[in-house]
Amino acid sequence: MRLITAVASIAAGVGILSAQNPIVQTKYTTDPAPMVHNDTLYVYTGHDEKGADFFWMQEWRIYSTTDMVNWTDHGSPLAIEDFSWGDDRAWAPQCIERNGKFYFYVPLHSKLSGTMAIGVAVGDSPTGPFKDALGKPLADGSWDYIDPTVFIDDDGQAYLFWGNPRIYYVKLNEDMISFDGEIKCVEQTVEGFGAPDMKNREKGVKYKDCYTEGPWFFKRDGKYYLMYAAGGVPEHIAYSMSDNPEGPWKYMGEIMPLQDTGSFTNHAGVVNYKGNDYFFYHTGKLPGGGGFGRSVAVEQFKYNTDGTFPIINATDE
Ligand code: FUB
Repeated sequence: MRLITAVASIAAGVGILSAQNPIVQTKYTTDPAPMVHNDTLYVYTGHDEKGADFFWMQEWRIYSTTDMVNWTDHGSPLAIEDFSWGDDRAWAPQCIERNGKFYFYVPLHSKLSGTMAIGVAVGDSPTGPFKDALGKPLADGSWDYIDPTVFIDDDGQAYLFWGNPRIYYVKLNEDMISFDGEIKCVEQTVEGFGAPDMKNREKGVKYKDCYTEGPWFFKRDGKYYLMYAAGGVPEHIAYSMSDNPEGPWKYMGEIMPLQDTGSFTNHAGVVNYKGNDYFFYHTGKLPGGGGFGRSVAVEQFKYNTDGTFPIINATDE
């Protein structure tokens, strides 16, 4: 992957960037969620503020590319103030298209519950403008409610997964903004996730892995994948697979092992674009960055022939 150097030109508020890891070198970006639409690859991100001492994040941002080298900065078409019921922590987003509308799922702090909540905004284009679709949270009332990941199965059934340190999921109706049934909790077992749910672990028993946060749910060649940040603090990326969207899951091991990237969190998303597979994640490698000043990076990779992931290491290329 070649990379970015600087802003080459700015037009109508849209910066054309060319880059290397980190892919955006003009801002701290986090929690990448790639989405392909009409031959363009979009990446939805969070935004760490310079000098922050926690994840006090205020807006989401969008970048796009058609060649994996030059990136266009679409600015911030969605921010905390777009949700009347939210007041802070614009955390890990994901956007998906259905029937010509774009649904932008986000976690944020809710004024209503005083905890984290999941919101959904809707727009007519991948870069917005976006508007709070409900005027209220889609799911509210738990510190566990962060990091939504959304997927539409071949039969049209949409699923939303989220959670830290529990994994919740719910079927979405075709409108993408209401639930088809109750919210369920995935049972975390050693077989399924490498360790039991953090809140249900026997004291003193050590596990190498455990689900922590940042799920990314998708399907490939008829198999379902749940990729996630694991291991508590610091985080690495691991995954589980299943023949069924609702499990049971089988723990498959690490994808991106723990590395000294300057960030104690990691958060990944994968996408196939123009015939190649890409793994997006974040590090703390941009100058002045760190655990609260993160930067989105990408690695091209190939699945193993049995559909499992290879080990993917962070690079600066
Ligand atoms: O960016 C804020 C939080 O840090 C995300 O919600 C987590 O996945 C972790 O990356």
